[in-house]
Amino acid sequence: MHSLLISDLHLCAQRPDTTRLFQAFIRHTAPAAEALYILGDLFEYWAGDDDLDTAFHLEITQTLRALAEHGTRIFIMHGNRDFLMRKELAAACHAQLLPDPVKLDLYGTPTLLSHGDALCTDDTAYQEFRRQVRDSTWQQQFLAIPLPQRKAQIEGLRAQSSAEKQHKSMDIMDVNLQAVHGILQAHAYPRLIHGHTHRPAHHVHHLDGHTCDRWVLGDWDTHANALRCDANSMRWENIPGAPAQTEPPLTLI
Ligand code: LP5
Ligand code: MN
Repeated sequence: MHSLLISDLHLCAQRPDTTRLFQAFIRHTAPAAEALYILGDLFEYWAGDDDLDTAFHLEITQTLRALAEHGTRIFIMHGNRDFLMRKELAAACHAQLLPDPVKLDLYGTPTLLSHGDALCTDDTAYQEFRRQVRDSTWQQQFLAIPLPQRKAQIEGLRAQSSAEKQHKSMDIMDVNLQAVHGILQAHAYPRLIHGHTHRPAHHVHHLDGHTCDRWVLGDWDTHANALRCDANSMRWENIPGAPAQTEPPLTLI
């Protein structure tokens, strides 16, 4: 019995190599797992559930649905790029949407799952933007705009985001240690698994007399990456067609 965790696939029709890796992973690796947790940014961006019927989106949802029908439960969390995913998308994948963060018992270990962007508190420009777009009134108004116009606005935002990222330091775009410690304290010192920063790693935090593991998932733009978790171990899962996973750096904090 084991579960798999992935994040930051950034799937889009323009990146067929990543889509192929995803298909291979879902067809050959994921069926052995009892659950698959997708911790945000499954898609490069998600403009709304009324965009479900493109050939590319149908290919992805059908792939996930086949996995669910085979018997692997699928859980999807919102990322900063696909927080507009709603119940129609979840239904099409036979998946369940998860809140961020969510705490669960993973084979006897209390485990907190999160996308990770909310922990990047030094990135004040992003956090201000995040507050605006996570507001439910803003989302209702945005989703009321015709789909092509929404996509055009998102393209503008993507250009602005990548221009701004050129001038942000790597430190600013990483999680803030106080924010990590805060969330660990607020949830009674669980294990934490998140993505977003694209810096796969295993950190061990010593905090208030507790020891908390923090696993960071990588993105699929460069190296496809998945964590395998069972009652006894946590390790990187090899993905067919992708370079073998090397052990991530272990950092004691
Ligand atoms: O994802 P990544 O790593 O490239 O960058 C993120 C942050 N950028 C984003 C933007 C997304 O990548 C773009 C796609 C999102 C689609 C969402 C759909 C619905 C919203 C549509 C709104 C028009 O999340 C980046 C972080 C980086 O992670 C590291 O943490 O730095 O943040 C930015 O670059 C954001 C800028 O700093 C601030 C941008 C302000 C733009 C304001 C435009 C107005 C939008 C309307 C809001 C009310
Ligand atoms: Mn992200």
